[in-house]
Amino acid sequence: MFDKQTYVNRRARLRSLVNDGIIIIFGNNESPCNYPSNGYYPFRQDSSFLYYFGLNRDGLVGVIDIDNNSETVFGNDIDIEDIVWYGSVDSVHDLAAQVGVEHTAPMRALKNTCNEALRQKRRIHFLPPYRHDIKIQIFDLLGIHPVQQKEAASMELIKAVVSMRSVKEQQEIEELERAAEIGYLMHTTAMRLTRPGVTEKFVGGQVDGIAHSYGAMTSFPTIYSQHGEIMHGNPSMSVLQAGRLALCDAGAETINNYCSDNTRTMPVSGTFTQRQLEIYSIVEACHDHVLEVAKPGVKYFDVHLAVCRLMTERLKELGLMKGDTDEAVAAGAHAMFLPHGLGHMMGMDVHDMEGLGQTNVGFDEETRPNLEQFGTNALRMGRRLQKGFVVTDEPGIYFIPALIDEWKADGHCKEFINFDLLETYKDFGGIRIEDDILITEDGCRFIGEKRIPYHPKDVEAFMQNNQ
Ligand SMILES: [Mn+2]
Repeated sequence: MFDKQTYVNRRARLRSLVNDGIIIIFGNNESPCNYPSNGYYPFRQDSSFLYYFGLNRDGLVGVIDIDNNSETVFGNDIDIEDIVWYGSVDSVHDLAAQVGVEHTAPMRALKNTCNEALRQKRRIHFLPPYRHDIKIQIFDLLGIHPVQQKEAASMELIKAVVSMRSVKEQQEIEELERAAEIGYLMHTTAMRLTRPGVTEKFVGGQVDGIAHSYGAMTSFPTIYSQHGEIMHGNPSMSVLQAGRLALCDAGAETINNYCSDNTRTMPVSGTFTQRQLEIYSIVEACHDHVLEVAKPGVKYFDVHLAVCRLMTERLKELGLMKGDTDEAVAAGAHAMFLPHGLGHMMGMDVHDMEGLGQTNVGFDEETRPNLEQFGTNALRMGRRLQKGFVVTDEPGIYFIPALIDEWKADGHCKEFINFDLLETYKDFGGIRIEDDILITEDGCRFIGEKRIPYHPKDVEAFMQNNQ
């Protein structure tokens, strides 16, 4: 948690950005895994609740009454039974005081507050809910059916929250640097353990353990797979084979729930083959190109397209693509190799604020998403960069057998893709390199003091010296 004044200031700013009415920010509840009292662990608070109310306890709701300039934390104090099982904790009143909130009330009183606001026809602002228990709570409090709640969520509140959470404060950047340190340990652990004969699951589990040992948890389910071409390939029981590549996409959350998100791709044998190096060097060049062009005022959509063009140029040199580069990118031909976007916002959520609607976070009136074209429709962040934004830089090249077969059968983009040569890459897998960048005054920089090795020579040297 940051100091009290941080939360006082953030709520004051939020009040100034939303015209009138009351704002309800729902905290999360414990979530059952396989029976009611066996929850997913550790408890994860809602990030917007954390941002404005800072309290990492389940069962709390924060209410900001804009018209009457008052703030209340609703929640139930624990009883002696809870103390027996979980130990003593602060009262809701003491918790609220820690973040500068004067009023508290038991959860049942929230119904009266809502009834009163509804009776007076005041505006009630809430964010789109994503957990089912919160949807039921909103149904109970406001009478809005769960299927209508996304629509009923306050666009004014969403825009205010996005505008604030997008620009990271200095203390948030320091937290992200801490997350990057844990991320470094996770990825170098994966590099140390990657070798023929061990299972993906073993490496993945060790990587997760690092996140849990030094922070709160992983920032998303770890991807570690010899099948890098499967975007969300979670570790399986398959045994690592010499000659293949292992792709590791993993990140940590600090104790204060700030994230890291990096990807490295390494040769299981410790040495890249010539064919792997050819593809790897393209991804590396694309990754590094972002560092040169990302800066305040530039649209991330344009950075994405610049990377797609560079990738197409280089794939043409290898003979995998052909034709005019601009036409190929306009047609979306590059998506055969890069079917996802260049990156996303990152902060307390690894896909920061994604629950508020990707279009609301990554796009604006000026920059609209392209929802039609395969590949381009997966870009999560397109709008102009500002100082203080944190985004990921994660180009990749993948050889997806089913996608190759489908495009080939349809003749899709056949003027830009050499399907005969592509056929010989079906056993390749995929390569992604990902780092997190902070937009600075006049450019950008990596987050994290130590670079996880990514130049091929550095990856090989690290693996040879640390196994
Ligand atoms: Mn990412």
